[in-house]
Amino acid sequence: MRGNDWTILVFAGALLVGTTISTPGQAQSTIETVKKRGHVICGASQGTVGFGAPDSNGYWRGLDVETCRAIAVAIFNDRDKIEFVPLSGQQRIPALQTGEIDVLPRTLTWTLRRDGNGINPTFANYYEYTGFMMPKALGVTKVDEMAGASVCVQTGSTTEVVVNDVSTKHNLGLKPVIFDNVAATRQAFFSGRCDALITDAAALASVRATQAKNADDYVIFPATQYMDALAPAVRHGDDQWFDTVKWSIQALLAAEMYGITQANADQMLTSSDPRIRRFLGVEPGNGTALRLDEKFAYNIVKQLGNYAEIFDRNLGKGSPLKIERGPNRLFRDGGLMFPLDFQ
Ligand SMILES: N[C@@H](CCC(=O)N[C@@H](CS)C(=O)NCC(=O)O)C(=O)O
Repeated sequence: MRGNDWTILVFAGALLVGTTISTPGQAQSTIETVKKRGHVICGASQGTVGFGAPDSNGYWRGLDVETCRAIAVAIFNDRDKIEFVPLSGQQRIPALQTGEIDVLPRTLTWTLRRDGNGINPTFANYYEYTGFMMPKALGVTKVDEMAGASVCVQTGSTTEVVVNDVSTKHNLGLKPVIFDNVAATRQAFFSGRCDALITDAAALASVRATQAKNADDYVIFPATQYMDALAPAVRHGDDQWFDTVKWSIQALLAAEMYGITQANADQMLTSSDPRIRRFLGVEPGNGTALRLDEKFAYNIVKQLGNYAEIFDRNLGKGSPLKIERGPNRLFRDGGLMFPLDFQ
């Protein structure tokens, strides 16, 4: 059998398994399961500071982590009614489909095949290019100088596809060296097993800042000109849960647009702006529509702040990473983040 035939068989098998095992989870709605259990189970990274990693006290922090905490707040009004399950690139989607986790916010690129094969991406909580990181000593600063380079890559990620695409497009003969977990991938790169490491550029910036002996020894450059939408996902077949996750993410963006912060949320309750009053649940209706507390959006901002505050403390100017907002600014400010109407 040729390699391609095996690939088709494995894909077909995965599809079958995906269909069979996701069915029992639909007997009870996810929100009922979550309420009965008393906490949300969130698929997490295996450790990328800024997106998802436990701090020195074991408390989970990061943009993806706080996105998930927003869902816990929407349901329980408690950002800590949550459990984080670290997952490798390959484990994460099956974990969602089998019901091991309720939601997957883990630097997950929204692609057609993932979407079609059993997950529902909600809204992007981060836009980013895939990038390469290389030691400066190799003197390479752009893709078309990478001919023959070996690239450490984690399986189960879109980056596996990107390495091959880039290699084909620029005729580079790149040599992927594949690992099944993030620690092994990074360790291999830093020990010189590969010339380059590939993943989302912001994750590379995080790895360089937190794991390189000397960050200045490494250069990061885009692998493609195509931007990815990284979107927390839920499994197919549960619209109420899909809506809960979507509007929890939207609450962070809309709060930023309305100028509502963790510090001023209480003061904003007296705003005369009907939009702000609906958002905060002063005027009822939104909570009823989603079968959540009328104050769910207020609670999210009160416990976590808005998207700008979360971005700044995890990735931006209030963090060691100092990543620019760039495409992750609100649409109003020239970015791609588009808050929807809370009515
Ligand atoms: N956005 C890409 C890549 C995201 C990703 O999972 N990256 C791998 C490394 S290539 C990873 O493990 N990231 C971080 C982590 O587990 O902490 C995707 O959805 O496939």
